[in-house]
Parts: sequence; structure tokens; C-alpha cells
Amino acid sequence: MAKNDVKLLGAWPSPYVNRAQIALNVKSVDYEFLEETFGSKSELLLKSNPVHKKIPVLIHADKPICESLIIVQYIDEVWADGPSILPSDPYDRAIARFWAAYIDDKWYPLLREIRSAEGEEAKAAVVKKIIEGFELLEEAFVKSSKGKGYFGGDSIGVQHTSSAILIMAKSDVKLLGFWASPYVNRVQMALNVKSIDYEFVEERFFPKSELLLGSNPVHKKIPVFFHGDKTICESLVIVQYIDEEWTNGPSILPSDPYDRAVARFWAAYLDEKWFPAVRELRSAQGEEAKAALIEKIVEGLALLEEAFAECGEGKAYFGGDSIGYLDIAFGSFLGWLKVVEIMADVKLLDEAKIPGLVRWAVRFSSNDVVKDVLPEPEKLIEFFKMFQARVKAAAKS
Ligand SMILES: N[C@@H](CCC(=O)N[C@@H](CS)C(=O)NCC(=O)O)C(=O)O
Repeated sequence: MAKNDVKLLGAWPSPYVNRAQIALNVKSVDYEFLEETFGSKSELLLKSNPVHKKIPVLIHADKPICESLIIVQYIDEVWADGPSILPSDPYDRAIARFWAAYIDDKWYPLLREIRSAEGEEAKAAVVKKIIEGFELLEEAFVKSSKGKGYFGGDSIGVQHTSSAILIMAKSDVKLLGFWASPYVNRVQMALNVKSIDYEFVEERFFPKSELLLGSNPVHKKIPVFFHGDKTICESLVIVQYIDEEWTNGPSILPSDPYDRAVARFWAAYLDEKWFPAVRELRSAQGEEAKAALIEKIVEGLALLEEAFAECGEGKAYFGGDSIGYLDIAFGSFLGWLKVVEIMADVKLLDEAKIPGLVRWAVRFSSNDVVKDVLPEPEKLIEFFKMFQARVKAAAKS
């Protein structure tokens, strides 16, 4: 690879940029570092990361890849002959992805918070949370490193193979969930894609079951996936695990590393930016607040329409001819999107603006692996009202 085929757009103090640098170093990839100056964003940055406008951006043979953890996985997959960064075992990979997401979503934001915390009490509360996080990470370190020097074993990011078990009795695969959860629905869809038989254990909440608290002590959320003696949390981590563990079924993630990076990018965008706006709209008060959220959601749909044209290349799904990772990540929200359309009395899936997505949504919802999983909007609305009443009652008691 010629040096100018790999460029990293970044700034030296950014820990996210440092991740990409470390990964390139692990693989001994020569690259050109393009320094972004703080305070102004270069044309190249705006063009190559129009969604978040953030560094790092890895530019490989003119293709931009954004989001540090996605870049690290991309580097690992493209320069596959160098030392591996992700563990080779699908379960170990799932665990590494789980903790990396925990660090980004929960733990590191605390470090940022402490910089601006006012008053001793507020500071002490943040410090307590940071230490609790460290304790969780210490435990994770002991489990992942298996007594070696790094989370990844003997070297940064490296682990060992363990053989995949291909024939699984139904009782060996269990899903703790609830029918109305889009995150749980994702796992159900992935299992259907692979034709895997599983036992569905319903979480009833109020109070949360011992099984939930014991198996997902970090987030205390469904879905939780059990495979033999392994427990995996976080829907997108679980979907990737299923894809990697049952490799003999149809693939869920694209086979090309760049297409995989793009699918991961949009799935993360949906979870971090787009769906939170949809969720907020369910209970938004006041016309102004509602209008602002609708604008965000519609803008997001326009971006996704573009992504659909690019990823699907004119085919039926984001994943091509059959349902893939991004189809599952996005499609799982369709029921709740319709709920919001009804409750806020607004048309979001508008044929005039996003014809590709509207047709995709119809196709997706009637696909065999989806149709018995995706809940009807009317049923969801009924559930939502009941759930809110229970939350209120629980808060009072
Ligand atoms: N990022 C998680 C989100 C899971 C999630 O939010 N699950 C909800 C049900 S839809 C839950 O368990 N909520 C319980 C709570 O927030 O206490 C994933 O992708 O699995």
C-alpha cells in the first residue's frame, strides 16, 4: 500500500484519533497524517464526514471511514495479515465490543463531566461513578486478559481461537427480552435469518428480574442473549456475534470491509442520534419542541435515503438482495416510527421525499424473517400508554 493511499485526518490530542494511529501502528501501515486545526473545520473534513463533522476520518484509497471504533475494526479487517486487533473468537469479540461501547457511551463522558463539574458534592458524585466504572473494567480485564498483559492477551488486541459449536440444541440458545423492544426484535430477526431455534424468556420488568440484573449488571437492559454458558448484551453486539458464530447461514454483515464499516457507521448513527429524536417526539410537549424534533428526524431520513441508494446499489435491501445488518438495525425501529407518526400526527415516511425508503419499509416489513417479529403500531401504542402509567405509578410508590 503506497503511503498516500492511507490518510488519517486528525489532531494529536484526540484520544479517538490516537486509537486509529495505534491500530495503524499495530498493522505497520504507513500513512499520511493530515492535521485538522481546532476551531475551524477543513473542507476535507466536512466533505468526508458530513454527518458528524468529527475527526478521526481514515481515508483509504479515496474512501472515507468515520468513527474511531469502526475505523479500528476496518483496519483490522483490511490488513488482515498483520497481527489481529480484534480477538479471533466471536464471543471474545462480542465482549471487546461491549466494553468498548461502554467506555465510549458511559465511562469516558464522566471524565469529560468532571472537567466542568461545579462544587465538591457534584465532583465527588462523578468521581464515585468513574471509580465504579474502573472496578467494572478491572473485572473485565481479569476475564478478557486471562492473566496476560493486555485485554487482548499477549499483545494489544490479540486473542486466541476457540472452535465454534455449530449444532446447538434449542435450550442452548436463549433470548431474554420483550416483544415491544426494537432492540430485542433485532436479535429475533438475526436468529431468523440464520434459522436458529431459541427459547424466548420474557422480561416483565416492575421489578426487573433477577436474571436480567444478574446477566446485564452494567446496563440492566434487554436484550440479553445466552449461548451455552456465554452471556452477551447490547443488540448490535449480539447481532454481530450471531453472524460470526453461525457462519454457515446467510451472512448478515456485508463481506467487504468497507461496506461493513459503512453499515456499522449508519447503525451507530441510528442508535445515537436518530432514534433518540424519535423517542423524544413520543412525549414532546409544545409545538416548537415537536417541530424541532420532526426536523431532525426528517433530516436523518434524507441521509438514510442517500445511504440506501449507496449501500443497496438499487437492490431490495441495504444489504443487497437479502436482509442485512443495517436493514435489521433500522428496520427494527419501523413499528415505533409509525407510532410516532400516529401520536404526533405527522407523516415521516413520506413517499414524495424518501421514495426508496418507503418502498424498502414495505418490503422489509413483509419479509419472512421479519413479519412475525415486528410489532403492529396499534399494539405498541396500547403498550406505550400502559407502560407510561406503570412508570408513573412506580415513581410514586
Ligand atoms: N443499547 C441497547 C439498548 C437496549 C434498551 O434500551 N432496552 C430497553 C428496552 S427497549 C430496556 O431494557 N430498558 C430498561 C431500562 O432502561 O431500564 C441495545 O442496543 O441493546
